[in-house]
Amino acid sequence: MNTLNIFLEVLTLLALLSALATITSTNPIIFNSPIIFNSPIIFTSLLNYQLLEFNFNLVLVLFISIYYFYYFYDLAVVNSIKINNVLVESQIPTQARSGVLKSSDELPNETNKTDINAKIFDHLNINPWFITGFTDGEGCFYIKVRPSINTKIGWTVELYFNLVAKNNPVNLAMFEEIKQFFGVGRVRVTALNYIYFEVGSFKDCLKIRDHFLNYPLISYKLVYFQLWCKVIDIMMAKEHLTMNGILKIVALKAHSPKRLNEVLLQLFKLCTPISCPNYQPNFKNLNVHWLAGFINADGHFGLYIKESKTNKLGVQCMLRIQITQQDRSLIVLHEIKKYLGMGQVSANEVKKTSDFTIGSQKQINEFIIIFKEAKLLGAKALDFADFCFALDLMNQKAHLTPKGVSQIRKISAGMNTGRINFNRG
Ligand SMILES: [Ca+2]
Repeated sequence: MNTLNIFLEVLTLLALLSALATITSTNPIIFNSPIIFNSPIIFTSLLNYQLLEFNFNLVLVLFISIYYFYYFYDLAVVNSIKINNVLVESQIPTQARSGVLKSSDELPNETNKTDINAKIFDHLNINPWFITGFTDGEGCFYIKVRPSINTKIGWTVELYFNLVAKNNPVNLAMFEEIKQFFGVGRVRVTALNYIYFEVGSFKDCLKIRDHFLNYPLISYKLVYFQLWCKVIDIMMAKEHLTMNGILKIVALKAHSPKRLNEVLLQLFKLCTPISCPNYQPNFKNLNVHWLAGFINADGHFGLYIKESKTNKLGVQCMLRIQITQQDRSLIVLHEIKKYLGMGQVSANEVKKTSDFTIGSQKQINEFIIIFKEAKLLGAKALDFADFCFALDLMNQKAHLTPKGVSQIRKISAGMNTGRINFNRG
């Protein structure tokens, strides 16, 4: 609510109060005497009096009261419907939904059944492995060490966990759902048009740790999680209240992706280095729900129309599923290839990244069958639905006709970065 709104609200409230005061002073009987409610005669005469005299103040009070009733009623309704409106399931075209996007049978660890919001999200049944897969792609375990005047030793330690996504209504709904899943944290929109799901309090971070102990990470993020857990242990033992503990934490933080800033680098000179945990993922944990989360974060469903001299129409439609990783998680891409029994892993020398790609229509069809138990969320689910719709057209050879090509062109333009429609039903 902006300043102008607040100003108008206060003004309206003042008008309501002054009108009320005027009525009570001119017609004290209405408000003071309980008799009127028991006496039909007086009540009727009062009504006549009001009708004849046309008490302006009474009308004003009624009007403002109705306004306020609707204002608060509206707020309550909008809040619940808003979440409902952006439920991903309801937005996926039925054609793509059938057989492709089924919700999983597994229930999340815990949901607060008494919570109204939980009821809204109940049927979505987010899979715990999805959360781990998403975190492997776009999660962050952050260790913050900063100078503080509030502690005896002059330093304070904070732990954070966050997930990031582009800001749009469906991704917002996805993060609200993840928030429900954990039962902690908050969803925040940044000025740069990203949204964060973030957990900051120490107590809540313990809940996050529990999840990732039960459903372990697979990418190199596992190492950052282990460093983060070591800091949790230090804090549990209250060692972070001593300088020795702070130095240990700084030595651990030195291995994190953001490493140390100038201030901490000075402090780090006093540290005894601690070796980084070895990256030892258990690839047996790789499953379709994890893959869905991972693709949701770092995957891409591409639909391209390229000029082609060999094709009669002069254009060729192509589909591609792609997952991009930094080189330290390259092994994960090879494991995904092994798990799916298809695809290619290739290096992007310029970006220092690697890609896992499935490019053949036949293999994409096979992928869809393997993937049918999994469920995507947010904007990625809409992109996947479009992707499946185009695949369906191509399976029916529609892309060999001008009408089909223009249909596919339209789908392609409206997905991924070109997406402006988040509300299809
Ligand atoms: Ca990533």
